[in-house]
Amino acid sequence: DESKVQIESLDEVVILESVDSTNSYARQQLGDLFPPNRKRWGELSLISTDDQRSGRGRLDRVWSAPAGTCLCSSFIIRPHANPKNQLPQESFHWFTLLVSLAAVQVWKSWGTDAAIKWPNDVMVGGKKVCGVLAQLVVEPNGRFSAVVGIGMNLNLTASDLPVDTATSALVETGREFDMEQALTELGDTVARYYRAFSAVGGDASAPMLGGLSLLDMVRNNMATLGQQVTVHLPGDEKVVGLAVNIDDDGAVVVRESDGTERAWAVGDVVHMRP
Ligand code: BT5
Repeated sequence: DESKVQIESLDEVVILESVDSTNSYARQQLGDLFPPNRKRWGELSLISTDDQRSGRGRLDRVWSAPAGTCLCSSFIIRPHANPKNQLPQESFHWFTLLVSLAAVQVWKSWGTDAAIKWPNDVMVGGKKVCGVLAQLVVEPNGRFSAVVGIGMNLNLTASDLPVDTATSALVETGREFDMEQALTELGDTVARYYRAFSAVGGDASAPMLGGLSLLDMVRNNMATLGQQVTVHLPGDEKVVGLAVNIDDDGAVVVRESDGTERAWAVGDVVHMRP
C-alpha cells in the first residue's frame, strides 16, 4: 500500500505502509519498471516508510528498528533526468556525505548536538542516530542514477534501541517527532544541498551555499576530525592514528604514530572506530 505526500522541492514522494527495504524498492523501480515509470521518478524523489522489515547497511549489515519508530527513506537521484544536468558520475560518491550533512542540519534544528561520523553515520553524543547507504544504479538506458537510503531514529524508546551504540531523537530530547514533518525537513534540506552541488558541477571544493563548499560544510560538521581512530580494513588489518582531515575526494586522512599520513576511501574501510 502506498500513499503520497507533497514536498515542493521534490519530484515525487511515496510513503509505503511497509516494505522489506526502501533502497531495494527504489532500485527495483529504476530497473524493472523502467521505462514506464521513467517520468514518475524525475530528478529527485523520495521513498519512505516507518515499517521497514529487512533494512540493510554497508557490507550487508542489518539496519533495524521497531515498526513506527524509525523514519526509513531512500532518495532516488537521477541527474540525467535534468536536461541541464552538470553532475559528472565521478561526483556521485559525495552523495553519502551530502545526505549525512543534510540530516545533521535537521537534527541540529531539533536542538541536538549532531555531527557526521565519517563516512556514513550521524551521531549525537557519541551514539548513532542515522545511517546512510548509497548505491549506484545503472538504468536499462545505460544512464547512472543513485539510491541514497537513510534511517533516522526518531521515536525509539531506550528499550527499542537495537544496539548499545544507538540512540534516538526521543531519547535525546524527550519529545515525540512527527514522521511526515521530519520527512519534509529532510527532503527540503537534501534538495537544497543537491541543487547547489549540481549548480557547481559536482565540485565539492567550490563555494556553493553562504560562500561555503560542500567540503567546508562536511569538515565543519565532522565528529571524526581530531579523534584517535582505528581503521579496520578487509582481512583483519588495522591502522591506528589521528583523523586529521577529510581530503578533496572525501577520504579520511589518518596520521599514524610515526607521522605518516594516509587517506582512506570509503571502499577500503570496513569500520572506523574511535
Ligand atoms: C548504515 O550501515 O548505517 C547504513 C544504514 C542505512 C539504512 C537505511 S534505512 C533506508 C534504507 N533502506 C535500507 O535497507 N537501508 C537504508 P553501517 O554503517 O553498515 O551500519 C550498520 C550497523 O548499524 C549495524 O551493524 C548495527 O550495529 C547498527 N545499527 C543497526 N540498526 C541501527 C539503528 N536503528 N540505529 C543505530 N544503529 C543501528
